[in-house]
Amino acid sequence: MRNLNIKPLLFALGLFLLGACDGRRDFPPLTETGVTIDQDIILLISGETLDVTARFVPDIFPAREYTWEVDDPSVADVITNDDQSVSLTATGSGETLLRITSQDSDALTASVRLQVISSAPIDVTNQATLSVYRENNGGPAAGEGSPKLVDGDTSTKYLAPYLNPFFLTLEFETPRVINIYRFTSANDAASRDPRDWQISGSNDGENWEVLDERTNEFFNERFMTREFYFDNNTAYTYYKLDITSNNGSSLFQMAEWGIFEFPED
Ligand SMILES: [Ca+2]
Repeated sequence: MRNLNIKPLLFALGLFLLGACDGRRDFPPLTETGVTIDQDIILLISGETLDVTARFVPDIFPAREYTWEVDDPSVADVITNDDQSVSLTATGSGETLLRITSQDSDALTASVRLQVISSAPIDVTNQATLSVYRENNGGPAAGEGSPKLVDGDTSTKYLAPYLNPFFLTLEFETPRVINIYRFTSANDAASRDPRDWQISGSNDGENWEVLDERTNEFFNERFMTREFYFDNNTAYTYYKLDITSNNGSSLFQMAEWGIFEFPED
């Protein structure tokens, strides 16, 4: 090996690279062949604004021009931006579709449901009674007992041993149509946060309809409130939260769980 003459090898490599350069072609400019919107439903309160960005396939800065529109123009104003995103301003109330379409190909289109409500959602948490499958080891009256989950104070928390199944239920005296819930992470130990969960509704406490399902959700800060909107037109007496996975701890904790109705239009 010590006497190996590498000069012929280098010469051959040089010839190969020259050949590769000769074979270079100029590719036509890349244009999108697909467009998607990575959201199921957008919720806005009348008067709010939001920028929505589509995702293009391949994932490039869009070469085509696009038009954004809403089916019901009384619900929101749309302005298409130079980068082909859209600036939405919610004006009325109701549900419609927001759509993006390429100006040179109707086949390149995507849409998302847009719900606009006339004013802020109404917190009805304190009209319901909470029950939990796993109580704090010190009982409900303990410093971190379950009532702390719905006391309206983000500085207090419910803490309990975590193992499956793990669920909590809010029961109303009369059925309510719930569309929004909020979770607030507690003061420490992100490993105790909820990560995967389901929200279900029932009118007899036995037969449940799954209304919303989330996986791999994270709370990046302590005392962080996150809001989740789900599609529901049915009034239920019971709303159940199943924590199907927490963030790895043998304990579960959360500072607040709030549930909300849409305002009457
Ligand atoms: Ca609390």
